[in-house]
Amino acid sequence: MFDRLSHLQPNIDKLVPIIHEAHRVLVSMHCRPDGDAAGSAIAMAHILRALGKDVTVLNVDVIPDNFMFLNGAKDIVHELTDYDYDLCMVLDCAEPSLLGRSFPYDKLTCPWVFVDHHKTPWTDCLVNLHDSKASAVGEILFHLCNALGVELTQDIARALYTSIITDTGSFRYTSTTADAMRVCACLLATDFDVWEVASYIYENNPVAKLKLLGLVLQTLWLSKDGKLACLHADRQMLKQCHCSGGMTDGFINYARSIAGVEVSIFLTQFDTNLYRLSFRSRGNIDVSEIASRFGGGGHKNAAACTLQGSVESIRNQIETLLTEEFFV
Ligand SMILES: [Mn+2]
Repeated sequence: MFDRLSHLQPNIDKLVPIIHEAHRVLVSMHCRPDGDAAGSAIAMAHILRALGKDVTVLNVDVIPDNFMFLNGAKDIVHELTDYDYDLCMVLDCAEPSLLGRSFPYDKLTCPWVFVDHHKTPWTDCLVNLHDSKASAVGEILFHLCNALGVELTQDIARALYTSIITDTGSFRYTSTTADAMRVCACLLATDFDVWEVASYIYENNPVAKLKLLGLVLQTLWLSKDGKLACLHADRQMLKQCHCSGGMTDGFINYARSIAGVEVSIFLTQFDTNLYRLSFRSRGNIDVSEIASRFGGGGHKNAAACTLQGSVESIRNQIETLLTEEFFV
């Protein structure tokens, strides 16, 4: 029934006994968590607790408000008080550094396993249950849940569904495979309210976010050929609207939505001349390749990195690179 299960099976077979043997499990996911990171970590915690494990979910950053409806979201901690774990499960994370600068790397001595769907699997760990063709880590965890013999509850299903709808752009991106749909069909069999989940995620914006969007849209810049669009949020705008940098999530899609645009970038300022740069593309341009030139990474159609300079200089740098190597 599932096309990708045979690819996952060898590593599922390795991971299942490792999980069964562990008592205290730490679950973590990439910093600045999105729906896949938050949803898959919460689902993993429910799965492990169903097996009687003592579970802590750690993220160094706050969980965005729109995922706080998930049962278990409030139990996520932002720092640890002890470091005595049998296993650390890292989800939706291409490499350990993405867990964030304040992650207690040096204090944890337990073995690590990864569950991931980014392009290249991290291999310096016990097992990496990895499938770059999976729509979301949530899709992979569905199979792990079955292999562990854990019954799919509404709590698990809502968290996995959150992970899959957010990472597929609500089933719009090419990552929306038949398998992703089949997994979602199984999740829906638990009879949770899909509209309730979608409303919490997408129609639950604070007024401040809309005010910030108003300011951000005024920064729209387009390259002469119309293929590159750029938006940015500086610290002044965030302050004026009482918003944190995380509130700009999703704004980049307005730039990509313009007819003719192939790549959109969004710059969020977090220090003088220091920006977090997000990329989105449509079609064949692999923005993870661009981001990796600057020490970042991600997926073919969504990636990020950090860059120094002014908005203008960063924009020019990206435009030059795109024109010379990618827009051909
Ligand atoms: Mn993901």
